[in-house]
Amino acid sequence: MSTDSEFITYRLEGKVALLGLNRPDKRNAIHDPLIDALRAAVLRAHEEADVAVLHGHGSNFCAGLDLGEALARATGQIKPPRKRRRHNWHEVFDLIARGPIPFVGALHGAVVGGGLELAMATHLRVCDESAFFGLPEGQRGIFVGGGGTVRIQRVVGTTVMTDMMLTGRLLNPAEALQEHVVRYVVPAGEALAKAQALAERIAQNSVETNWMIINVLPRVNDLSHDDGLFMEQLNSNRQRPPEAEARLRQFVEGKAAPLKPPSGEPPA
Ligand code: 1HE
Repeated sequence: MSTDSEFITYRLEGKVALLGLNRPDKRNAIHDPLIDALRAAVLRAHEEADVAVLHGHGSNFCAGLDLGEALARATGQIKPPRKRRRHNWHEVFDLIARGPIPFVGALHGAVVGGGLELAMATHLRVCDESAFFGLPEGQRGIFVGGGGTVRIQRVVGTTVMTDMMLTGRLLNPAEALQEHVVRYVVPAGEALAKAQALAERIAQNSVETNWMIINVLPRVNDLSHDDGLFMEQLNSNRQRPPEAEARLRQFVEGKAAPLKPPSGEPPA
């Protein structure tokens, strides 16, 4: 099933929802209407899908903040809201990062500024050979505002993020792999297909375990050693869902697919 809004395409293929940033003439730069459309698509995927893929239409994943809109805001042409509410980007990116289903990011071309912050809200990232990653906020006179200080810094570390921000250094796919920005690099044009294949694989897990992976791990990562072990214990003592029993029985009765040692090729 496929339904598109003006700035986001949405397609449901079996258990996998495909969400596409669709403002290619502006390199998928994020303005308010795009973020609103993204929020709606993410909430829809939460309801309908077990896994989602986030990708970009056109030659780039995302050029970050819409700098034209930012200028209009800075010059007062766009008035700030009368009431303060939670920062829109934080809210929507957190819906992705801490929602009920895993998101796989399919990245190509520019993945910069807020585009990198958005990509880092997904749980698993694939890029193709055309991708480059950067934080050019220093060159634009602004600062990260889409959760990057938390999410990017925790993945790449303070040293790498500081370098990217101070010097404007762009990472190529090999460097992005080294810094854990992505886990898979594929030839140009193949990121979406690879992300879809990974999403199909993830959709074979139990929904409950996927939820625990994406919700427990980042929270434990924020805790002390003791508190982390305590949370893990609380979680493993929860009553197991019926699907766990079925899957455990499958293994015990010799009906589960065996784990194969890695062939040297990345999976999926
Ligand atoms: C844009 C934007 C944008 C392109 N806001 N309009 N982000 C940046 O600093 C990145 C700015 N963009 C670029 O460096 C380049 O556009 C790209 C490397 C991404 C792509 O280059 P290219 O040659 O394919 O495209 P282009 O010719 O530069 O741009 C095509 C059009 O997209 C052009 O508009 P047009 O009307 O003249 O055709 C560009 O103006 C437009 N465009 N990027 C608005 N970002 C919450 S804090 C987050 C802070 C940040 O994200 S800072 C990083 C901002």
